[in-house]
Amino acid sequence: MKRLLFVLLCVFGLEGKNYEVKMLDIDEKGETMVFDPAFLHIEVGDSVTFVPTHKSHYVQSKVIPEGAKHFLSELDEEVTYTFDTEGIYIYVCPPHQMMSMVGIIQVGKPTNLKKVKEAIPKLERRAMTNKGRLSEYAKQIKE
Ligand SMILES: [Cu+2]
Repeated sequence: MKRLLFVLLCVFGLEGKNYEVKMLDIDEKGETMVFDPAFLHIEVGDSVTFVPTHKSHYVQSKVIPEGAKHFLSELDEEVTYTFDTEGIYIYVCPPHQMMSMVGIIQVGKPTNLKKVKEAIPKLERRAMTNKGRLSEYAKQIKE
């Protein structure tokens, strides 16, 4: 009986929501080398699954909140990360970082907003195409 209760709690109560981010060569709006959605606001305990809808993409975290763990996935592999530390995460697709294949995940409150604001111009400077994308995404951060 105890075990059943535990299972039910896991299924209905304790698990966070799961969100999906597609890794795309081109999206419906014609944006190239892009995550969809590129900005997500989730809660602590929620998870994000990166889906290799198109080939030759993966994800690597660049800016994370203090106490969080960096992530790095395998090429063309679907991967799910659970976010247990509040704050803002900026990640890139390493082979397409110069084409601004970047994304932001806000988990709860933006605890590391100052660091993020400092990092954005530095990350943006390396972009050859789709310049300014990261700044656009960052406008969706909620304080
Ligand atoms: Cu890519």
